[in-house]
Amino acid sequence: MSEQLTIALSKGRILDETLPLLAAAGIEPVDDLARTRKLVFETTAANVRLLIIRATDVPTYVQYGGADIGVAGKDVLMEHGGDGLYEPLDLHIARCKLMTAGVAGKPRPQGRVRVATKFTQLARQYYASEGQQADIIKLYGAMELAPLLGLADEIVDIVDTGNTLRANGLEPREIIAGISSRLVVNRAAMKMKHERIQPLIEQMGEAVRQRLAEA
Ligand code: PRT
Ligand code: MG
Repeated sequence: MSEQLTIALSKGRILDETLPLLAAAGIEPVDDLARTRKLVFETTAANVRLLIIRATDVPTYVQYGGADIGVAGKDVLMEHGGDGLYEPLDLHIARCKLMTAGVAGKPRPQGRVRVATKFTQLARQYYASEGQQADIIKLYGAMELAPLLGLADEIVDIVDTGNTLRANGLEPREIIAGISSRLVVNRAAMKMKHERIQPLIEQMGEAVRQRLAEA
């Protein structure tokens, strides 16, 4: 059983919070990830390597088999659509909420609402489900600026503490979805590499349960 297993992660909170769960499954990076510019890392487990890529690229890599397994936020997975992916495990890490927000004290307009977001699919679905006409404007970052500069009436963005919203004169409004990061597996790999992947899911699942029990 020596086929290569490739796991896609993104830098930052997902990497930081996933490494202990992988370690519980016997997988640890050989290099110090903070001190290299490499994007592919060998691990202490035979034939298991880690890829470090953009968070929004993780579902795409796993969907097309560039990676067998990945960890991505439910926000990113919902926006991607989930084609070609199994989602066997909620890791309960990087928790946050997908929310609407707008300028504090300035209610949403009655008619069409302009919405700036990087989650264009999710925003479209949400306002449609509310029966609210919406023009969606795609941004790639600093969504909080859009309402202040008159680009949009509302934004759809990730909120954790709400500090970023408040620091920019915005107020959180509706919760669209509660978010945590999920383990995703390529559908073909789940069948072809089942004997390697199934124990990994079980060991990581056990580490998640332990972590929740201690919290
Ligand atoms: O940063 P980059 O553009 O490369 O990609 P990314 O922002 O998608 O990646 P990253 O690592 O920032 O987030 C990865 C995943 O972590 C997201 O897809 C979410 O599922 C999850 N997550 C959890 C968060 C947050 N918490 C979070 N707070 N993602 C982003 N944020 C942002 C939030 O948008 C806000 O601007 O952090 C800021 C601080 O939040 P407050 O409310 O605590 O102020
Ligand atoms: Mg970020």
